[in-house]
Amino acid sequence: MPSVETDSALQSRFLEILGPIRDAVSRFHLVSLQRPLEVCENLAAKTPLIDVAVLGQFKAGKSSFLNHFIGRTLLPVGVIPVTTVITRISHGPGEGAVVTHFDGIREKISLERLEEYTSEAKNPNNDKNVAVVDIELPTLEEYAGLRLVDTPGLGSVFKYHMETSENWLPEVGAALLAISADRPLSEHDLALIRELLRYTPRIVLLLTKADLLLQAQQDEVVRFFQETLKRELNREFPIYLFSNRTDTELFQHRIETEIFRPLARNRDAEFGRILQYKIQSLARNCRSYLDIALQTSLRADEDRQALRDRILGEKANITEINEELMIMTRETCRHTRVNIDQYLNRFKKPLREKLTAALKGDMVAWEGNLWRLSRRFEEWLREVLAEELDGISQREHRHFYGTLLRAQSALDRYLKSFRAVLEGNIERILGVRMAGADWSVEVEEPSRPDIQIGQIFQFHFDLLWFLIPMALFRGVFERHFVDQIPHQVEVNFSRLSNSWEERINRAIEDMRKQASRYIREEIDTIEGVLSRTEGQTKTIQDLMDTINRGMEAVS
Ligand SMILES: Nc1nc2c(ncn2[C@@H]2O[C@H](COP(=O)(O)OP(=O)(O)O)[C@@H](O)[C@H]2O)c(=O)[nH]1
Ligand SMILES: [Mg+2]
Repeated sequence: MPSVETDSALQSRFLEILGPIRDAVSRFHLVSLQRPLEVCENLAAKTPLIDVAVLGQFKAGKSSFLNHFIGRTLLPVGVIPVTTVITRISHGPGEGAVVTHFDGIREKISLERLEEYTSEAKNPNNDKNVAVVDIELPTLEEYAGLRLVDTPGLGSVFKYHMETSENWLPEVGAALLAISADRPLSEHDLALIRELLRYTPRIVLLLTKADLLLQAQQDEVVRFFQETLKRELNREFPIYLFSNRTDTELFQHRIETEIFRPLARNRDAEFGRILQYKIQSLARNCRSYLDIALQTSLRADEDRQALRDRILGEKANITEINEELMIMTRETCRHTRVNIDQYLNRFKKPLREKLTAALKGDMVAWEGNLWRLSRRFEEWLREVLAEELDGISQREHRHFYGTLLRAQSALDRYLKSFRAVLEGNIERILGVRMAGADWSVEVEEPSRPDIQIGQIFQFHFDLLWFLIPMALFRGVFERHFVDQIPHQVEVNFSRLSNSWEERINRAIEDMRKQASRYIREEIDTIEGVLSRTEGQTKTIQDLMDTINRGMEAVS
């Protein structure tokens, strides 16, 4: 049992080191450290719950895993990306949930209403502006002190409403990175692990959907993951298998006894360890900026503007950078529609034929006058078309992502080269190596559009239905209905590509803003360091000394 005294002694040492870091961040305007600093300060001031976050790509099985873990289906699961908001689950006396909106307004709701806020179907594009949903369950007593966090797709965690909550990732306590066992480890999983390593020592890989592999394959995949991680990151991570289809209890038992229970039982010590890790990582980053500050301060006689230009280069004009990014993405966006249309073309003829055959079969049974017949036809077409197009959308949407992926890799390359130039210059001119931040642009998978079938009959001949002898004309109208099909198929395919185009281009736009923000923050940080250093050698040295002493005290 850690005594209260040791806890508070540790806490005061944490606060002690955060003081000079706060000082450095505001004095030298270290924008990129602001958010991590804020998180550390919050965590050091009180000891809230340990956030155990389940992260990973869309459809990796994160929500399914958590549902199983809590023994209830509270989180939305689906073949399309469904979780749009961060949902946190913890132990509490009463069953219920609190929805926090971006404007700070909080709303208590019953668990039955959860879906209205957390599912993409009922809260598309997070139109309800939900920042976070907190669920309280009396059944989680064993894990009191932990808070399970279900996150939207990987991308959304990074860019998750940047404007408001900036970046949620620094808050991670322990991380379970879910990766579908039937997929190889992706560049983005690696990027996420690198990013996570800035904030927590507690990272576990969760290989989900183990049922998709045979026993022998499972072992092989685990070995492959271990080797890749060792090679790429020079570290080892615990790896656990999971499936909600086969051997679920077995998998779950291991995860519970080896991860969750030890975490919950040693909560206080774990909390301290995680916070210490966060603070050390923050301090290291802060020191490397102070290093730059010190070097520039020592060159007080050199013209600062010239130094700035040499380090940031002409690349550092944020207006120009934004223009470049804009041109890059605008070009890509223009091709989105063409791509989708081209791909969808192949489905049109088979669909026309299928609908025509189906209509001829179904129509025979329809009865009534022309008015009823027309309504019946509209209903039929709406239903059948919606189902067919929805199916195509669901099965094929990945093929629409060409431009999305192209934009992502272009922005990624742009960021990396910007960063490389900057780091190279700093090392060459000041002889300082920067603690590398790992930048990468994350793509948020667009949600699937709803299929809506517009007005089918645009003419008014059916108004005279009571004058038309059906026995005579039924054949004419049936032919007329059949003739509608090609046009309706055309119009609705076009509508479908249109809504996918909109979504994909919006996602590209989001990525562009993300890239722009990374660069702007870094330029601001470096500029802050460069412009505020004159005659500050003593102050900087003192700050570095204090931070160094603080780091020793908390290690
Ligand atoms: N075969 C298999 N499919 C799974 C498993 N877990 C989840 N899925 C499916 O994977 C899809 C995505 O699951 P979901 O939990 O929503 O993933 P999330 O986006 O990471 O939260 C759904 O269609 C699930 O039915 C599993 O253990 N085995
Ligand atoms: Mg989910």
